[in-house]
Amino acid sequence: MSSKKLNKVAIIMGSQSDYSTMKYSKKVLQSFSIKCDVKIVSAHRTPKRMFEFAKNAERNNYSVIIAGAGGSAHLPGMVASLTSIPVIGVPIESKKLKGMDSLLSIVQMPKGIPVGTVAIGKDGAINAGLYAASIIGLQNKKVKNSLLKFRLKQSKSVKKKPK
Ligand code: RP5
Repeated sequence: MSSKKLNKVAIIMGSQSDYSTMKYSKKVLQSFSIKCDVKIVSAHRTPKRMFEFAKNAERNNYSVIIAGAGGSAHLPGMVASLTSIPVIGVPIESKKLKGMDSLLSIVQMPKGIPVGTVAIGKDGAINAGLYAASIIGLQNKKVKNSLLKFRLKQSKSVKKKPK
């Protein structure tokens, strides 16, 4: 695949209810002018859709997949098993176990199929966007520079003394 094409991210999630968290990944990517497609793909409710998505991910020029899931969160691992594109898993904060179930399901992948796992909820979704940007930044100077600018601004915003 040519490096020019390696600029698109897929954001997938198990349910509409995940979007209130996953929209933050989209916001971050948009702030870096990175193209993304957002889809609902459930490992257990729409397994055929999941299979088709993952098998066609490379053909569709995705360079990173961000997958948000809650509860017994098998979506990121299942997708990672079907493609060699890097998968970042976002544990959604579930009602009953506050996302601990999601976190442990996503982070505890047995050896052989990795899923890069971020924090539970909004912070994780934001970091997933930033992580995807840094992967894309390896091939794309504009994105890399924007990321460096973002970090510089962030550092400058931290006051030396508390009020
Ligand atoms: C998972 O089940 C989804 O990722 C979601 O976090 C969770 C609950 O889904 P809904 O019952 O809200 O559709 O598949």
